[in-house]
Amino acid sequence: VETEQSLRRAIARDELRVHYQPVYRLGQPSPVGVEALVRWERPDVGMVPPDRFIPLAEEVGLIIPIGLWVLRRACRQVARWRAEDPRLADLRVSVNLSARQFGDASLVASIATVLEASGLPAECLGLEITESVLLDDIDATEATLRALRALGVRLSIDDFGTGYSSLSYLKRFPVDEIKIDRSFTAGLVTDRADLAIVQAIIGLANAMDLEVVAEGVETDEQLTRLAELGCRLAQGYLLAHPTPPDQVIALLPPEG
Ligand code: G
Ligand code: G
Ligand code: MN
Ligand code: NA
Repeated sequence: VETEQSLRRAIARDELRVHYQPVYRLGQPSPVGVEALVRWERPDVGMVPPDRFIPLAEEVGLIIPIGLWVLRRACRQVARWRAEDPRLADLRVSVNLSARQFGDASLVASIATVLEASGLPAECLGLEITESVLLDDIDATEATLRALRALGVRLSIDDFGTGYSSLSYLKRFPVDEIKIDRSFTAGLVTDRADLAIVQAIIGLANAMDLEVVAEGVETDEQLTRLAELGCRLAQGYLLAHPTPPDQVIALLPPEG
């Protein structure tokens, strides 16, 4: 089982990995972005998914060093892809932030340092936060979001619609993007309620000039429906799985 001790050892032994799931603009063959997703490669056990250790890391505070490591890794990797492959010249990266990271007083300074060290332009980094993080302490949240925005990074609301959604924070907070939770995408073609929710989120995002990404796209029917509804960005197993960095180039269309 995963314990604080085993997680500390994993960090010391360099067993964490970052995989990248491409995000596509519908109709374009090369991804416009990638989402960084941490994994733990345990010897003898194999890949441990983040659900099995991120909550523990949050609880014991290890999410701060782990999150910083993921951020540094991801920025460095994406800066390299942008420089080395013409198909990825405009690539962006999104990194997930948990509540504890978001509340960390050194977050903004750390991100500024990582951006500078990696050479990645700030507008190419997106931070994904969930709705529950936003509701924690509204004034502190707003101050942090504005400081991050001042750096030039992009802000996304992840798993939109599944938390304690309050539409008022779309108005109050400087958000750039909404990610439609994959549970809604899953029912898009078969469930009238899911269709209505997805339609409403896309309509809201487009009317407010926010970008909107559909997550968890697994079928052609879902993708077609999303395009008809005016969604322009998508990620999911239909398009590409989370992928180790050395296999990302193989997902791209032929060069030229
Ligand atoms: O990668 P997977 O597909 O299994 O992700 C499961 C959950 O773990 C998702 O909610 C995702 O946001 C979260 N997660 C993945 N990578 C990171 C990370 O680097 N930091 C944080 N805080 N959460 C992550
Ligand atoms: O909470 P967050 O959106 O960050 O979670 C991303 C998670 O979703 C990762 O665990 C990733 O592996 C998973 N994921 C990505 N695409 C799909 C998909 O098409 N179907 C399913 N079921 N999960 C997906
Ligand atoms: Mn995410
Ligand atoms: Na999500």
